[in-house]
Amino acid sequence: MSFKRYLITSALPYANGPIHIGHLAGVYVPSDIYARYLRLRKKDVVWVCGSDEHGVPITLKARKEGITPQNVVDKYHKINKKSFENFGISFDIYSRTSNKIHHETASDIFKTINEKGGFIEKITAQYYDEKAKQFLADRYIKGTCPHCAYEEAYGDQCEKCGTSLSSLELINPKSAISGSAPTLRETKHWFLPLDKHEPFLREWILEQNKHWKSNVYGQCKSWLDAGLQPRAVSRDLSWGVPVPVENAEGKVLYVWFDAPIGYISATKELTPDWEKYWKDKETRMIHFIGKDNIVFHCIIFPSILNAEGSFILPENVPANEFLNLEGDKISTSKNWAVWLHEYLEDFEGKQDVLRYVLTSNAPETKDNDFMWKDFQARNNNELVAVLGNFVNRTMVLTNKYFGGIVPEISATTEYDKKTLDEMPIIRGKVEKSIENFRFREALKEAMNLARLGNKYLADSEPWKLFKTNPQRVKTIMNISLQITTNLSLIIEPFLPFTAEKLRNMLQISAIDWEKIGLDNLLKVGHQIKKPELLFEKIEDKTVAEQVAKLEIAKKARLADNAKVTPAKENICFDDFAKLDIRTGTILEAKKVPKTKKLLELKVDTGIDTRTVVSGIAEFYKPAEIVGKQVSIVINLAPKKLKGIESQGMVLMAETPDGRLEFIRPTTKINNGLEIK
Ligand code: B3M
Ligand code: ZN
Repeated sequence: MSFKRYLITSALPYANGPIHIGHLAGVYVPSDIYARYLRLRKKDVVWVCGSDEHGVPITLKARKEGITPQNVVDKYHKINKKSFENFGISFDIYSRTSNKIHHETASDIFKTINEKGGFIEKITAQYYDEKAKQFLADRYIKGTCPHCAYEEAYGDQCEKCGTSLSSLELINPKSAISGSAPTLRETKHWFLPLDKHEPFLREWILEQNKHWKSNVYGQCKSWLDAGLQPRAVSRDLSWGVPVPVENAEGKVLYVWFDAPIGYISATKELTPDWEKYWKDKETRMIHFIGKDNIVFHCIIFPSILNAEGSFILPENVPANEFLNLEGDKISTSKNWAVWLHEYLEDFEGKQDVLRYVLTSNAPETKDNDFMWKDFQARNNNELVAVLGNFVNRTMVLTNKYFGGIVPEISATTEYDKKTLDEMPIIRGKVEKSIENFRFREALKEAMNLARLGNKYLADSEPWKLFKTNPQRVKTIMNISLQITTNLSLIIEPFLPFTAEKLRNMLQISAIDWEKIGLDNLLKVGHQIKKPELLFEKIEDKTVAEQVAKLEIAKKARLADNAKVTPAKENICFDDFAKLDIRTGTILEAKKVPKTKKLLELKVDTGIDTRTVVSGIAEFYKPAEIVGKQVSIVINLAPKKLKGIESQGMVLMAETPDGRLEFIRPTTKINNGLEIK
């Protein structure tokens, strides 16, 4: 560790909904462990976060609830700030991007880049909702992803395949406000020419940042290999930081332009010394984020900083994968989540249990699942049976035999020495893992100290020796107490509430990290308290209730899905007659490479043989559909999907659970018959 100071940033959550376990596991618990660890090591560290209060997610929510965007962000900023505090997420500041200081900072950076000629101004066509009378930026527009055929992709990103999009790429675009098909209107915007920054990014990421996690490095590499394009950094919206130049009424900065600058504004708000954290090369800046934010933190924000010219770049971006819940993707809109405020109602005082489970099972290298059964098992078999049990036995026996006074150590055995020697080794392993952002491994190592203590007590059996050899028991208890004291320290980054409780029972104050491993942290003659239980067993009934709660959410969702969608507007017969639908037979089928959903079909339409790209690969294997008859629309204008021209559409019915079923003749008939 050869840096002078640390600047830690954690993704600014949108203030449009409450925080759930996915947020905690992916970003905030890992960064909290890291920050606490550095503070314990007496490093100069600043950790900033705050609410992301701009962007379409906020205005969409406001529209849905019939309140103003300001109302939305005020409400969720408060709730989320409180949730973080409740879980011991120890930011140095939790700011917000609607603050004046942030508006000023973002404007200044924009102006500096603008004055340096760092933007291109372009008039482009943008989607416009005639009914709502507004331009449709980013999430205001939805449509089919041109890369994976996901039908709910947004104008800025497809959440299914993670690709970053521009709204003009969407197939069948629809307004998220009125649902209607948008029109195109011309409008002026400022573009950041990412292509100009590409050589710098290539050198910086691909050459200098080979130490980044492979998921992060890999995503960046594929972005760079695909070639970067200029990217608009302004939007036609009324909510956001106004574009700070003349004649830019009705235009604000793109949320992904201003949000990362929120890290800078928060630091400014925190300390007048902010520049040393942002402008001195000896600062190690680390961005903690989820995988959907990689491109913004590794490509776009660094290009902004590079264009501005006076800021440092992140030394690492340890992005995590996603946490699923009981086998399904966590989803706010589907109410498939464990919300922090609800967890606290049901598991009062058990914040560390959740922190423990989320860290043990963190989605560091792949997506992982949160299962309530696993939550229970880790609590009962690890926190209660290993950590809690060791601490409790040590404290109970010390109270019982010696009135809670730390006894002296006399002759030590080889085994005693071996046990004590393990402590600094464990510390070294925990340090190495934390410094490499491997927090689940670090926690496992820290728990090995409790395992060591448990084994030591079980092997030494003081309860059998007390009558015959009380002197030996004194040594055993002294050593067990030293291990307990070390534990109170080593678990601090992971389980801060438990660490504090334990120190209180031991009647000691916080100790420096550097002391971990010492065998005389608790002095002979020191009085400890009577123990309280650190953890309690979680019963089957309790987790069953949580699972039942989720089942209710799922049932509600399925019931919702089962509702048939409302009828569309009437059309005249002539409109229908324009469709040319025929019977056909699938002659060949194969997967479209690098897609999950697409099959490339050759269909005999009776008239000709055509290529059709169809989004059915998740439900049908190529071999099982070859030879089958289908209904096919043959007069849709051809469309390119993944570089393949699709010359028709096979008709499918969508079931409530999202499966696609073929609509086809019930007996074998000729191809090319008209369906009418
Ligand atoms: N608010 C996106 C998100 O919550 C965004 C992060 C901003 S970090 C500067 O996924
Ligand atoms: Zn996609």
